[in-house]
Amino acid sequence: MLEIPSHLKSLFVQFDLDSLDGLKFSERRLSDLANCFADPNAYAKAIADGNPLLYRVASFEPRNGDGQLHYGLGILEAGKVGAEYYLTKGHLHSYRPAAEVYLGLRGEGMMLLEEENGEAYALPLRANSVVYVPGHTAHRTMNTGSEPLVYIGVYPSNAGHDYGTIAERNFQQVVVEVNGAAVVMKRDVYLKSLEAK
Ligand code: S6P
Ligand code: ZN
Repeated sequence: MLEIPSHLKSLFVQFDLDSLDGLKFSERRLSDLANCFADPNAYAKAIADGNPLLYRVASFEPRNGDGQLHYGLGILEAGKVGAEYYLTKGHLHSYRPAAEVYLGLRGEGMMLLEEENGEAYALPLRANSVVYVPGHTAHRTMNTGSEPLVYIGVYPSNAGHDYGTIAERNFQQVVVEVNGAAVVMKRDVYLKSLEAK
């Protein structure tokens, strides 16, 4: 096998998706996502039941500066809070024009995208699929399957993460299980359906 010189080691990464123990992950548990899920009662119960790990991200920053790229390997566990599938916090990039490419490696999920002009839409993210997140667009990932959703996100090195702006208003849509299927609906419609219960 080709030996990689030590000064080039950051330019090549070999993943073994069945054994990721060597990677340095930052972890997000349910308590790190206060106010992200729509159903407050289901959220409180899931916290009381053990505050599960929702996802882990290993970030790779081989070079910094104009034109350079960073990327992250994300692993989002399968599960739900109430009817709502496990999700990532979601963010805009601090440098708003920065776009991002998501490459699905394993599992079955969706992405919610929300442009600054308010346009909101959902796209599937699964193995062998690519989602392009335009600049100026908030993005959140959901796992709608029964196995971990594994993906890589590639973004400009100067993108930065702005969690606060979208946290203030949350995403307009939710992805919930209805009769065994993943359904995208408006957050207020889902909240009304909870009140009716
Ligand atoms: C970074 C990229 C991903 C997310 C990851 C976790 O720009 O979009 O690597 O960081 O999906 O999501 P979040 O919203 O907690 O950063
Ligand atoms: Zn991003």
